[in-house]
Amino acid sequence: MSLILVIGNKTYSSWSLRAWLVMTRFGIDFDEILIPLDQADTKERILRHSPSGRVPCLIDGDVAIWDTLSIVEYLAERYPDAGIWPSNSFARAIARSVSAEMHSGFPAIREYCPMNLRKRFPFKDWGGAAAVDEVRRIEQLWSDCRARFAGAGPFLFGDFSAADAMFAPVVTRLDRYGWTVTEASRAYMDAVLAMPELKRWTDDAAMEPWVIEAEEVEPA
Ligand SMILES: N[C@@H](CCC(=O)N[C@@H](CS)C(=O)NCC(=O)O)C(=O)O
Repeated sequence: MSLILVIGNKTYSSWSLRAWLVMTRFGIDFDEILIPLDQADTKERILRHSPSGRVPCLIDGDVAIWDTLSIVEYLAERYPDAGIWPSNSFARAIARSVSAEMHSGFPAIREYCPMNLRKRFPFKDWGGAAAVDEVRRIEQLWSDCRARFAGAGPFLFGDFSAADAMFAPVVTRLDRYGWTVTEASRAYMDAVLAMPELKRWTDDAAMEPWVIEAEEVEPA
C-alpha cells in the first residue's frame, strides 16, 4: 500500500512543504491529500488523519505519523539507502541539530514573514531586531554547515538532505520578503530555489484559489 502525505495549502503550509520536499526529492512514492487550511471544516478534516490536528501527517497503512521531524526520521528508517540524512555521522549529527533548531526556533521570522509563495515584498523592517538576529543566526549556520561539510555540493551538506528541506521555507521567506543576505547565503538560496521539486510545489501554489487573510502581511 502506498504512503499518503496529508498536507495543507501549498501557498502557506511551510511544514507541509518540508515533508513533501523530502519525499519528492528522494523519489518516494506517495499519494497526496491536500486539506485547505482556515476553512470551516479544516480541523475536522485534518483530525480524520492526524491526531494532532496539524499537517503534515504521513499515513503508512494503519499508522499515522505526525510532526515534520518524526516524519523525516520515519522515512530515513524506512528508506535507509536514500540518503535522507548525510552518511557521515558528524555531518548527520549537525544536520539533525540545525533541523531541530529550525523546528523549534526562529519565531520572529515565522511570525513576521509567513511563507507566501504567491507574493513578493520590498524589504521593510520585518520583525525588528529579533528577526535580524534570527536571520544572522540562520546565515551563520548555513555558512558553518557549508564550510565544514558541503565540499563542492550546493546544499548544506553537499548533496540535498532533510536539513535543506527544513530550511526551504526559510529560503523562500528571505527571498520573497527582500532580505539582504551574504553572497554565500544567496548562492545557497539559489540552489534551493532552483530545485525542480520546489518549482513544482510553487507552481501548484500559484493555482490555488484559497486566500488566508491572517497569513497575508498586506491585504491580498
Ligand atoms: N510542529 C508541527 C507544526 C505543524 C503545523 O503547525 N502545521 C500547520 C500548517 S503549516 C497546521 O497544521 N495548522 C492547522 C490549522 O491551520 O488548522 C510540525 O513540525 O509538523
